Parts: sequence; C-alpha cells; structure tokens
Amino acid sequence: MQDSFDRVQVIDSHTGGEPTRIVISGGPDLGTGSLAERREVFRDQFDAFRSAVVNEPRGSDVWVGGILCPPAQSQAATGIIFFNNVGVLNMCGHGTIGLAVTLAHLGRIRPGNHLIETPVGNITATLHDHHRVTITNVASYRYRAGVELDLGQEGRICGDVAWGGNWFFLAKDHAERIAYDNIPRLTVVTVAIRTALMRQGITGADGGEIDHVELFGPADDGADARNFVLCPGGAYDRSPCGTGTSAKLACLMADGQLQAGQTWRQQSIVGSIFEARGEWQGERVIPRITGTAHVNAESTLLFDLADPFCMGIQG
Ligand code: PYC
Repeated sequence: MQDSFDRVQVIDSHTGGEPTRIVISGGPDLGTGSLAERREVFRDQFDAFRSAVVNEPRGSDVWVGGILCPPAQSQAATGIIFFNNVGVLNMCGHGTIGLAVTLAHLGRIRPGNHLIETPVGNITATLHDHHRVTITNVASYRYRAGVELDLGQEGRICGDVAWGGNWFFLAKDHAERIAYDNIPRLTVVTVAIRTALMRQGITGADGGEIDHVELFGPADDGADARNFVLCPGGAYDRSPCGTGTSAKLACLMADGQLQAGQTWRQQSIVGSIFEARGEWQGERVIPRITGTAHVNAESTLLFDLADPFCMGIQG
C-alpha cells in the first residue's frame, strides 16, 4: 500500500462559489475495479491522503476534492471519486461542473457531451464553453414524503427524504430566514435536523445515511427559490448544490409543482444560480443541471513527512 506521496498536481476551480480541487496526478493507485469498488479502496486505505488534499492547512472544511480515475469504459472521459473534509461522497454536482471545466482547461475535453463514471453510476457532462456545463445526473427520486422530526429545543419540523446522487432531507414549513447574514442560525437548525435524523433512525433506501440537509426560501434575481445546504462535514454549500437541486426537482415533480422539461432556477445562499430541468424515467427523474465554474489555481502539493500536519488537521 502506498503510504507516502511526493508531488501531487491539483487544479482548483469554483462553481458558483463552492470550491473543487481535482487531483490530476501523483495520487494513489486505486486499482481497476468499478468506481464504487475504487471508492471503497480510497476510503479504507487512503483517508490520510484525502485529509491532506482538502483539510487545513492546504484547504478548509469547505473544500470538495476529486481524484481522477481511469474509466472502466473506453468511451468515458474519466472516472471520478469526490471527497470532502470528513470522508468520501457518492456524487457531487458542483464538483462535476468544476471537473468538466478543469478537463477543458487542460485541453482534455472539447465542447460536447462527455460520459463520466462515478461510484453511483454514469453521468454526462455537456461542456458548452470554457465555463458553462450541464450535467445529466443519476436518476433521482423522493423516497419518503412528510417525515416528522423532533428537534428538541428547536421544536418540530416536517420534510421529505430524497435521492439526488446523495441523500437529502428537504425541510418544509420552517420559519427560518434563508439569507447570507443568517448562516450561523441556519447551520444550528440544519445540524439539529441531522442529529434528529440519526436519533430517530431515519435513513434513505438500504440504510443510506442522510448526510445533507436543505432549507428553502424566497429568492431574488428571477430565481424560483434560494437554498441553504448543510454538507456532511458541517460546512454549507456555496453553490446551489447539484445533487441537492436534483433531489429538489424530484420532490417538485412528485408533487406536480414542476412539469417535465420546465426550468427551475435554484439560487444558493451566496446568490449563485443553477438552472435545472427534469424528465421522467419511469417513476424517477433524470435531472439536468446547468451551472458555471472557473479555474483559479494550478498547484503542486508537497508532502514533507517532517511536517506534523503534512496529512492535514483531522478533527
Ligand atoms: O453540488 O452536489 C453538489 C454538492 C454536494 C456537496 C457539495 N456540493
């Protein structure tokens, strides 16, 4: 097993304010299994590498990292495993938009459709130009509607559990103000929701952990709603969250509040916007999410084992 690293090349981008760091060379060899199998290898054997790439002092709780993997299918542009400050992710929508713009920056893809393998299935990234990308995500669906949670001191809340490539709890009927200057309060409430989900043993299908929580409120700039998304490691998503917007589309379409092909403009807590549309595939929804990303650094991470925080500060 590889336990030391020398020079690791990364490209940083942000998608609507949310950063993505793609490891393009020097990372661990994860073998040749499926992306789901390689994610297990990464999780079980290279957790220190994950921490080194995204945690302080090189990163922060906000960062999402991605490791490029040779795809299993020859027609795929790449495989990708996303991770964050506390572990591996199933999928990441803003990260895939950042990935496509990164591959374009490297001259590895041109405008058009590109198949990308992820641990939860194949997706397509359509590169429109050097910044604008549409992802066609995995089939998304509402798993449970109207789930009641007891938040203790924070009262009760009701919401839906939905899959959009990650598991989400989408709260309904809350009294919170969804605004940038209210982020500390929104963090307290969404952490309380996450705690209640765990205490009440509420999961997604097959026991899948619901590790993302979403609140919605009125938007501006012509958007349909603004969201606040709590990510698994306690940070909030600066982008409107690609997998979260997919979960939202699935709930709206299940309720008949959005029709197939109709555009939903999702605004993030920092004001960035994704445009989303869904099509039915049986009882599930195929989301198409369009957003913009910008590359902002090409770096070489150096690993000095004499550095006590070489592999990142892990809480
Ligand atoms: O865009 O899907 C997303 C995402 C997940 C976590 C942070 N961003």
